[in-house]
Amino acid sequence: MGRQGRTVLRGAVALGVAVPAVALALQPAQAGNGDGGGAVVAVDDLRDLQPGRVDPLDGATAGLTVVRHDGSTSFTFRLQHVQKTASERVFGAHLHVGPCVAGDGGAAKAHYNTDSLAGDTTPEISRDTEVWLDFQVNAGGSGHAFATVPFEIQPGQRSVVVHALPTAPNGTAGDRLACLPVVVR
Ligand SMILES: [Cu+2]
Repeated sequence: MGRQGRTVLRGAVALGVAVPAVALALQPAQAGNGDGGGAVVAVDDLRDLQPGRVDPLDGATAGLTVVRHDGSTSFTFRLQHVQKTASERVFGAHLHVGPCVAGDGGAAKAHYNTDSLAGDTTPEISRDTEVWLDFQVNAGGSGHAFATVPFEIQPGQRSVVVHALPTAPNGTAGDRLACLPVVVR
C-alpha cells in the first residue's frame, strides 16, 4: 500500500516566545504492517504550561508522527533544542485526552486511556492501555520516543504533555511542563 494509506502531519514549534517556529525535519513514517490508514494527526505550537518558571523545555521544539494501523497505532515523538543542562535527563510524556492550552496544565485532563474511553471505571494503567512517550535528552539537546499501542486512537482534540519526571508504573510523572496540541480526526 502506498503512502496515501496514512496521513502523517509533522510540525514543529517554539516552546518559548523568544524562539521562532522552527522547521523540524521529521522522517516519513516507516512502512507499517497491516496499515489500515485513516489517521489524521495535526501538530501545532508546543505550549508552555509553566510560563512563570524556567525549565529546560523553554525554547524546545517538538513534533509528533502518528500512524493508525488496523488494530494498533504507532507514535513517534521528537524534540529538539531542549536546553543542554537537561542532558541525560528523562522526561515523562503521554498522550492526554484533553486539549493543550498554554499556561493551563489541567486543560489536558487525564491520560488517553483506551479502557477509560470504553467506559471501564477501573481502567488498566499501562503502556498497553495508554500512550507513554518518555524520552531522554541527549548531549545535543534532542530526544525521541516511539510507541506502538494495541488499539486505534480515537478522534478528538488531544495533547502530548511533557512532565518533569519519568513515568512511574502507576502512570504519574510529576508536574506538567509543556504540551503539544494534537488533533486526531
Ligand atoms: Cu501525562
